Amino acid sequence: KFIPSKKATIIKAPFSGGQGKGGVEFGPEQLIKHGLLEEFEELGWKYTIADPLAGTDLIAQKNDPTDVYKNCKRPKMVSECCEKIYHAVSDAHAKKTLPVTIGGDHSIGMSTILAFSNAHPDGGIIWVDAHADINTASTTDSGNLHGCPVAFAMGLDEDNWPPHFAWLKQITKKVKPSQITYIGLRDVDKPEKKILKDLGIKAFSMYHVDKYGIAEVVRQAIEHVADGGKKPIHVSYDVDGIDPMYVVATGTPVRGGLTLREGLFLVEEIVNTGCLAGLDIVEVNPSLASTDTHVMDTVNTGLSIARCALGDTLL
Ligand code: 4U7
Ligand code: MN
Ligand code: MN
Ligand code: MN
Repeated sequence: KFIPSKKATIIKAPFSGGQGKGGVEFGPEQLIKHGLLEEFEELGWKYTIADPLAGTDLIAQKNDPTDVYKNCKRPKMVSECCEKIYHAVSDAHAKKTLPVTIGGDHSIGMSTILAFSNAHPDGGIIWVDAHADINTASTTDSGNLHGCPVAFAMGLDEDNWPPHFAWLKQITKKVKPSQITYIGLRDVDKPEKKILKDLGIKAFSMYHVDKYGIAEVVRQAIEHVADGGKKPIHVSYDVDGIDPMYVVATGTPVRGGLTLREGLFLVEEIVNTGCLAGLDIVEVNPSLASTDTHVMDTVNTGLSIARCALGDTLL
């Protein structure tokens, strides 16, 4: 409905500056190596590839010890790269293609959901994650900006932002708290809980998944952010939303997550509304598994999310 033809823009975001571990920058190449592009072809999608970080010296920037601001790590790197990704995703929306952004760590979510909500001001965002990623520049304890993208996209606590984020401050239309909901939460920091409560942000934790079942949770999520499937939906999918038994190779695994089928079913249901208008697949880190089988479990989970999002259904 919102993507008139099966056309996508695949945006490579081999970015790791939002957290300390190495390896998450290999996410895009691993997914492509193991068949991401073939999935698009098999399912009848046309695509172009955008590589907004090409030419950026990511290694030098990640290792720059001067890139800190108060507790925030690598604000300059995160800001510069996120600005490039913001423009690439905005271009994909302008061309009426489905932006599929492949991370990289989740800090890039600030760009993808801002670009989405500017292209679709009435749209809704479903953030699938073990974490709420809504720490502000002041509340983040780890200083890792992959724990902060939702707060930045909402403009929370702007006065305390590192000065590097001037471009983001200038974007007047920020993501509204009513526009987003979560599925899969189970590791939310204390200040994040307060923010969710104060702003009245609807969130479905693993408790809700267990209590109501994934089908009812997805139904309510779509009801809340997209009027039951009448408005465009962006899915920002952190693979750590799924249980580490299926997804070992990720930076911040938390036990007790979605089963593989719950994690895929929710994408299938969103796609069935015809409203999917943006997708991120992030936090695949092939360096964080000790065996090839574990790497492939995680990579295949990412590929399955993509396949479901592209409408691979037997119905
Ligand atoms: B991810 C954390 F403290 N909340 O801020 C933080 F638990 O993109 C984790 O969801 C953030 O993987 C996880 O560092 C970020 C921590
Ligand atoms: Mn997470
Ligand atoms: Mn700009
Ligand atoms: Mn995340």
